[in-house]
Amino acid sequence: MGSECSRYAAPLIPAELAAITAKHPCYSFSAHHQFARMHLPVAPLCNISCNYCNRKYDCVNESRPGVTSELLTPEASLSKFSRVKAEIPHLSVVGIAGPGDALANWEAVRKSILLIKAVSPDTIFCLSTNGLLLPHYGQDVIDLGIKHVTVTVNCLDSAIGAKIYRHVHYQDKYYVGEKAVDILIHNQLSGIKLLADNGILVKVNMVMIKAVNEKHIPAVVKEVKRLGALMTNIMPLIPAPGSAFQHFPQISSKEVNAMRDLCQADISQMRHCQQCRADAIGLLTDDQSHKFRSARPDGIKNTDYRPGA
Ligand code: CLF
Ligand code: SF4
Repeated sequence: MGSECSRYAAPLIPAELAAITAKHPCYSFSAHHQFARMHLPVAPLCNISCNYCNRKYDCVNESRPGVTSELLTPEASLSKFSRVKAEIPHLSVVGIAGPGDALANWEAVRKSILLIKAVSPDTIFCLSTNGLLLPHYGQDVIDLGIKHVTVTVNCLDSAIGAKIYRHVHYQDKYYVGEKAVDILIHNQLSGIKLLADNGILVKVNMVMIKAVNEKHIPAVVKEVKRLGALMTNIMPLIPAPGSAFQHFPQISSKEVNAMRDLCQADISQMRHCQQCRADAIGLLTDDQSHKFRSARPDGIKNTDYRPGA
C-alpha cells in the first residue's frame, strides 16, 4: 500500500476557508503550537450508548476516559468565553465536544454559539458528534455558518457495530443490536455527505478496538473519504474503568500509527489528537482549564444530567 501514498491528493479548499482552517489547532498540525481552543461543556445528554463509555465521564469519542467536566448554560458559556479570550488572546476556536453529544443538546449548543458569535464574529466554531442527529440538525449547523464538524464513525457493518454500541435512542424509541447500529450508521453517513456537500470540513474520528473493528478501519476510511470527509483521526481505545470494555486490551501507539500510515494513502491523518476533555482550554498540549473552572451555583453535579445508559 506504500506506493498508494502518491495517489492521495488533499481536496481543494476555498482560500478563505483554508486561511481560517490554518488557525484551527486540530485541523492544522502547525496551528496547534500557536492557537488555542476552548470547549464549552454545554452538552450533557447522549442519545447512544458506546461500550467504551462510562456515562459518569466525558464522551470518550473525543475525551480521555475518566475525566469529568463542569457543565455550563449558554449564558455562562458566554461569560466564560469572555474571561478566557481576555487571558488567552490566541484563542481561535470554540468547540463543543460533550460531555455527551453536541446534537443531542442542540438548543443549548446553538444558543451558546449565537451568543459568542455576536461578540466575537471571528471565532471559529467547531462541533463533535456521534452523528445520529445529523440528518435532523445538519442543515441548522450549515445555516449557523459552522465550517468544522467532527463525526465519530467506528464501523460500517452492523454486526461489528453490535459489539460496539449497546443502544441507540432515536425518535423516542430505544433500539438495540443490529437495528440500532443500522440507524446510527445510516445517519452518520448521510450526515457526513450532507455536510461535505455544503462545504463543511468534516473530520471523522474512529476508536480503534482490538479484535473488534481494527481490521475494518481502512474500509471506514475509504467510505468517509468517498462521502467527502477531509481527514480522519484514528484513536486508540483507552479502556475506561466502569465501561463494558474496561478489560479490553489496549492498542499500542505502534499499531495505531501503522494504521494511520496505511490510511494516509486515502485521506489526511490527524496524528496530534490529545483526546481532550469536554471543558479543555488552551493549546492542545497545554491544558489551562483548571484556571477557569467555576463551581455551579445551583450545586448540580454532572452525573445528574446523564441519561440512563
Ligand atoms: Fe474541540 Fe474536536 Fe473541534 Fe478540536 S478537540 S471539538 S476538533 S476544537 Fe482536537 Fe481534542 Fe483531539 Fe478533538 S485534540 S480530542 S480532535
Ligand atoms: Fe459516551 Fe455518547 Fe460519547 Fe458514546 S457518543 S462515548 S455513549 S457520550
